[in-house]
Amino acid sequence: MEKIERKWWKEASVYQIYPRSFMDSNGDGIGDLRGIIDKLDYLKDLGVDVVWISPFYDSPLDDNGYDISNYKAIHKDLGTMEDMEELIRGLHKRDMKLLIDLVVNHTSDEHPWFIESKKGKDNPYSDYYIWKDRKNNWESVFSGSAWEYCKERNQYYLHVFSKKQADLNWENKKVREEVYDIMNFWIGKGCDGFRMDVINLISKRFRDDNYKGEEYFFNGPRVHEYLKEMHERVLKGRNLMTVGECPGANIEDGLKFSGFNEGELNMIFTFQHMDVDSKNGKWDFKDFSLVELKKILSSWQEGLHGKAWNSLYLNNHDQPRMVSRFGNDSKYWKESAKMLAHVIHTMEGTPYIYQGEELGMTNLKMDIPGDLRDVESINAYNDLISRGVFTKDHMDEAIARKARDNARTPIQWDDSENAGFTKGSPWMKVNPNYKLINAKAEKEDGDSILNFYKKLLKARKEIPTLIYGKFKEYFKDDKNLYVFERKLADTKVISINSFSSKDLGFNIGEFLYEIGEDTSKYEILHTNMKREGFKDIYELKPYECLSLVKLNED
Ligand code: TEU
Ligand code: CA
Repeated sequence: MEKIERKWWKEASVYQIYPRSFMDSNGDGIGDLRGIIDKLDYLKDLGVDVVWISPFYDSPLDDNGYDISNYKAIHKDLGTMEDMEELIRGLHKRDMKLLIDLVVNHTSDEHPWFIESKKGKDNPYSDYYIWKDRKNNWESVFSGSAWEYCKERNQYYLHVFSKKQADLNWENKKVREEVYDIMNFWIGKGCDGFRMDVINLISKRFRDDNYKGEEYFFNGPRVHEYLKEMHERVLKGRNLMTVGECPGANIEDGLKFSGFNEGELNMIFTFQHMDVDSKNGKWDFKDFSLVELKKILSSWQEGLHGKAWNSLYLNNHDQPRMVSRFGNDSKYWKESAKMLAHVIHTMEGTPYIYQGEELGMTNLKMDIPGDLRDVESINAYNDLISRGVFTKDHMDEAIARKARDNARTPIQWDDSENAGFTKGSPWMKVNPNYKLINAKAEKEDGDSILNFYKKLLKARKEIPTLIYGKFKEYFKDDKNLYVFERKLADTKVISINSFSSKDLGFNIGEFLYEIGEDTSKYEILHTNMKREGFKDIYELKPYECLSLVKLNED
């Protein structure tokens, strides 16, 4: 039997909070730390073990806080350091842990290091950033050149994201020491781990000549050396949790970053499955194919098993809402939201729930460009239309489908004004569907998406097969069905998921027989329909999901 190394972060479920949109406690229209404190019992009741909070630090908010001007201070909109300490105590008291966002590929251009660095070539901070005499044709993820001219130095600085997010120079040892110092500061405050923003971008492959290519930002030559050093200096022996955000990482990279014996990170976020509805870049959208999505998800399951650890997600603050994207947010809203959750929570890896996902929150029908708040969408909209890359009609649809703002609308707590998020006027539009989709209504409805998530999380606590079982897929080429099993010793879970809006012929008893299983040993674990037994199922309903479990006989 294969050896299993139990770890708390493998058995945990994570909930991501985007603080400005979570809960406003003081009526200024902006979510804050006291708002999170007020909802800790909600999170505990949901059954999550770890709370990851997106940046809450001091920031000019060019990228909603992913542009940090002081790593050791709380943004005044969100509260104070005392609030943060109370929040950490509140989590720990409830046996939950805190994951903080470590954004150290870049800082804000208003960070004191950058303000000093800008002044000239001979000051202690001059090499904290990436300065060049000539720019090349690298493009920013947020449109336009990745280089910005600075008159004082007569040089250009690199910014892979907005021009207010200057890339740090990790080749400078002093920069790395600063990062370790920030990490130690927060470990001292009681934080239990780090979600590391674009951590595979910290080492770049420079060239002076003109060439395009994100591959020169990603997975650079020294990235593993830096992460091993960070592990050695800060993480080792501390039993913290780490997850690295790694756009552009494939399975091979995943094994390097998160391999059990590599001494780098516990797990990474890959983006391969988030690209299934793009052609040439995010705004060049297409409909996704289930076969392609399955192929990516399954290959990560197979490729990492026993060697590294997966993170499991279909949503975060940068992605449109999964039910609108991969499910059906009208007629089969409830069924498809549950089915997508079921896919994720019956796989191997650590599941991440993004705030509001557990309610089945949907994309926002935006007035474009008026409702846009996000620097990425605003820049892309202006840039791509004015350069004639896409028509206005195309961009209207691209934004509606893909904009990050879709994920950032305030959480829908109840059916009162502004969905109970704020007593003031919300910083961002509330999705008008809050009268139907909200936490209060779902709490009271035993059949709600919220209550389904609770069951999914609870089962992961009770059935080790769901955590450690080996993944095996069936019907790989089926365009509508995603079927897989998880096997641990002689226990098994079989997960059956329909992505179709039509009835699908599927004889479950016969399927079990064909794969050599004794139907009498199985019972239903999860269902999003009203199923009493499974032996007489010959047809799956639209977006039906069902898992069957066989436990040890004794
Ligand atoms: O995201 C990095 C990243 O590459 C993407 O998720 C990106 O935002 C998206 O693909 C654009 O379409 C991280 C953060 O999660 C994001 O919110 C920040 O804007 C970005 O880094 C810069 O810090
Ligand atoms: Ca507030």
